[in-house]
Amino acid sequence: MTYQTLTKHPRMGLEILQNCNLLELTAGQITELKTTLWERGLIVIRNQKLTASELQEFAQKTFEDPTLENRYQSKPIDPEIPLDLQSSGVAILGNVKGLDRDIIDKYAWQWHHDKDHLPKTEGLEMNSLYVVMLYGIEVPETALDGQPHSTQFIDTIEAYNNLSVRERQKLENLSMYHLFPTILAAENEEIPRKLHPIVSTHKVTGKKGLYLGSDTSILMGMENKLAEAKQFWHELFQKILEVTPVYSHVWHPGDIIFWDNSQIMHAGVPYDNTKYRRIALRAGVVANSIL
Ligand SMILES: O=C(O)CCC(=O)C(=O)O
Ligand SMILES: [Fe+2]
Repeated sequence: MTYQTLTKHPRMGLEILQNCNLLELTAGQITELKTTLWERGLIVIRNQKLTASELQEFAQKTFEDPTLENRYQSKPIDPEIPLDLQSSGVAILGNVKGLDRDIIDKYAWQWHHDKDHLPKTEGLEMNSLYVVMLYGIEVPETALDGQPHSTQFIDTIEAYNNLSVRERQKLENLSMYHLFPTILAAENEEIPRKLHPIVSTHKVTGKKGLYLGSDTSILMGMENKLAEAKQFWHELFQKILEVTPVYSHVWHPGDIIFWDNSQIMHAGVPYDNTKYRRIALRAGVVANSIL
């Protein structure tokens, strides 16, 4: 897929709360953080130093998600993984010794909205305010292509606005079934599907954007034609990439990025894991508290 990347984007990637300590924010600063996140889709706070349990507590307190802790099963403690990187509700991304992340990395390197296992959760729509906080602790020097190590993001509200009126009208009445990545499912596990309109309305700002899931999402009507459904998805996504610049977040140790999956899609970028070490912590929450 060819596309234009920007390291500065008019909407995503704004650095906020310079020189703050995330654990000592005032109520006003927390409101500023959330308001900016809903308006921009993706914000950055730099130079942080947190343990996994501090990140978990911050995420839970800020977004008031009581289910966070249950979302990941706590794994047996691996002696190779330092204790301060471990907490329930926080995943470790990267190539830390003792961690088997291969499958997840392969999924993460494709374009997607994160929802973890959300389609399983009753009452939650695909455009629920699912916020992911990704905290870079050790950052590889380069990606496989020699560029700086980054994660790529696309703004689906901008994408919707950049389509022609005719293209928007065509999408207006279409819906897709979403399922959590089959690659993450246990053998013989039944994967539930959740139907959601492609043109999706943001729960806070009311703006229209596109909700595409990932390339395993199935256009309604193509349930028995999965190859066609995949082709439909890729053609639509290619069109979006042609009209919408991608924001490339170049990582520095200490960066925490927050993105709102109801308006932003992303893709990780592979790096040489025999040459560089990557450690990032990740917490995903459904925001019950908007301000
Ligand atoms: O590896 C990355 O930079 C992106 C990971 C990802 O997709 C996620 O944390 O949800
Ligand atoms: Fe992801």
